[in-house]
Formats: sequence, C-alpha cells, structure tokens
Amino acid sequence: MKKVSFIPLSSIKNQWGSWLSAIVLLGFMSCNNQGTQSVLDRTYQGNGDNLPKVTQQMVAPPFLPKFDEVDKDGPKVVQVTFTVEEKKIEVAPGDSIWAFTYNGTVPGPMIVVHQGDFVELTLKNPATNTMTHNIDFHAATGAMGGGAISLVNPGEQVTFRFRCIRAGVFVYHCAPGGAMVPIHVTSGMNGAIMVLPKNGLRDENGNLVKIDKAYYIAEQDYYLPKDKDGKVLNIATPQQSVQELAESVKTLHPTNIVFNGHEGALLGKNALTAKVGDKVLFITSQANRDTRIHLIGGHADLYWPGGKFSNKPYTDFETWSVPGGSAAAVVYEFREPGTYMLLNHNLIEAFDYGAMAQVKVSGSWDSSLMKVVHPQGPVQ
Ligand SMILES: [Cu+2]
Repeated sequence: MKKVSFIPLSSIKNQWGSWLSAIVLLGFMSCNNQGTQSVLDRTYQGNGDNLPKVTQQMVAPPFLPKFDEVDKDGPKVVQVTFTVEEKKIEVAPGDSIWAFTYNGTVPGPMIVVHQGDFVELTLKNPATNTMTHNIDFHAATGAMGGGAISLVNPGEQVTFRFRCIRAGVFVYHCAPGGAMVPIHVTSGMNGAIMVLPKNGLRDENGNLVKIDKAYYIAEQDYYLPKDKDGKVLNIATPQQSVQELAESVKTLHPTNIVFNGHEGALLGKNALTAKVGDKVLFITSQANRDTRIHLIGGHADLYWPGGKFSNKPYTDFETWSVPGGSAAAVVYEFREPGTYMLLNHNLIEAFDYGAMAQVKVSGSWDSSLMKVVHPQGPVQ
C-alpha cells in the first residue's frame, strides 16, 4: 500500500502554505494510485435511457446472482425488483422480531453489476405492509443515496436509476427518517451491492483473480425488547415492535448478533461449502455496527478494506475489519479440507450471541502444511 505522511490538521488550518502542501499531497495520492482501475468511471455520459437493459434475478444470501467476473458487454441498465416484506422471524429459538426485509431475507439480496452500469431499482411496498420504507444505496451518488426519492407508503412502488461509478462492495439499507432509520436497519432492512471492476478482481500484482465461488455474509445486530424479567417480548404487530425498539436500541447492547438473519443460518446443514483449491470470495457486511471477521484455520489471501476494489488488496490478513455501514471483500483459496468457522472474532459475540458460520471444505489433506507427529497419548 502507498505510504502517506500526515500533515497535522492545525497547521493546515493555520497556514496557506500548508494548504498548498495538502493539495500537492492529494494530487500525489491520486496520481500514485496503485489500483488497477480508474477510480471514477465516467466514460459513458448519458443517463442510461439508451443503454441495453437486463433483468437480474435476485437470489437469497449467502448466494449471489449469476455474474461474469470480467464485463463482456459494456455499460447497461441492470433492472432489479425489491419487494418489502414485514414478517415475523425467529432470531434465536423462541425469540422473534418483526423483521423489515427486502425480498423476505435478512440481509436483502446482493445485487451484482460492473463499474459503469446503472442499477434501476423498483421498490414495491405492498398494501399488506404497515410502514413507510425506502432505500439508501451507499453505491449511489446524491439524493441521500436514493433515500430521498424512494419513500413508499404501503400500496405504493417507485423506480429509480443510479449509476455505479465506483467499484467495490457497498451496503444498502432502509432510511425512512429520524429514529426510524436505526430501527429499520436493526430490524433487518439492509443488504449489499457488488460493483465489479470491468476487468475483474486484481491481486496485489495486478493479475486477474479467478473466483470459483462467492458468498455473502451479513452480520445483524438485534435489540429484542424484553419484559422486566428479561424475557423477550412476543410482539403482535410491526407498529408495536417499532415502539418497543425505540427504547431497546438506545441501550446500544444487542441481544443477538447473528449472521444472515438468525442463529444457525450458516451452520450445520446450512454451512457454506467449497473444495480444496477453490478461490472463494467472501463479502462480509455490517450495516450498523463495527465487527471483525476471522476464518479459523484460514486467512484472507486478499483483503480489500471497506470492500473497495480500486485499491490494491492487502495480503495475508488473519482478521478483517468491517466498520458499521460498510462491507469488506476477501478472497481465500482453501488449501486443507475440513469444517472451518468464519466468525466475529469478538468471541463473546460469536459463541454467546451467535455471529458465526461454517464452511465445509472437501478434498484431501496436505501434510506439507500440517501433520500429526504423535497423536494424543499419556504423558511420558
Ligand atoms: Cu424500512
């Protein structure tokens, strides 16, 4: 990664000379970008009206829609439909929340496009719902990421289009205003979009990384309202849920921290799978709260902090950060078979609150990486 020497903010504020240095430094940083893409793709200048349109079929996480890693056909309009579902889901055995969801899942489905494409989103809020919802795409530019133009009451729908000028993975979430913003986000209403560089993902040397599999894992913090005895309330309606959550979220103490919506969503029979030799892209997001993800017995061969592919990836990370409101991208090639744990390495949040997943990897053992010399036996 490039080295940048810091200029104290006070001296920048006080001296025009330092302002000049700052400008020169910024110029240096942009010229010295070691990434493999231009940062902003403004090659195409139109509003997308005359571009080809394709419909992307959404799939439930941890899976991603089918995509070409390297863009084949230039800028296009990728049409996506999200239908809001307010539904009661079990977060942990016996404990439920009125989840607010895009297409019925926590997190919502991942959208995959290439840099320069447009996303044309139709957001439907069926009349059977009770709340006003919208969507703020961190990948979009202006109008609160689309939040300002996408508010829909029950019985309404809206369609808007935004251009993906930056490559990377970005969170999207509901942001209906005021105190409703954290309540909707912590009721599950968030997901991510992946904007791939046109020429695919590049390793630290600029070479194409061929991805064999991709998974999307979102950590979700819940603040389930409890009665005075500490028992999670069984709430009858979404309206009552938001009233109770208005107080419980202020504790800042999640009652549950889980991957993909509920405890065990990616464990046991729901575990992710891979084969030895697979290069797996893990997209990990958190829409509200900082986390740190670790693959026990593995690493991040490549890690894009903040998930932004125009930067050169870091290598060899043991644990990677995901600041609240962002997504990180990691590629790992599995080299040994077995059941791996992918978890929040605040181990209390993993083992006691639920933030963990499994990856079952098939293949044959490579004793050049690890072998048992003497198995367990009596002390001699
Ligand atoms: Cu909402």
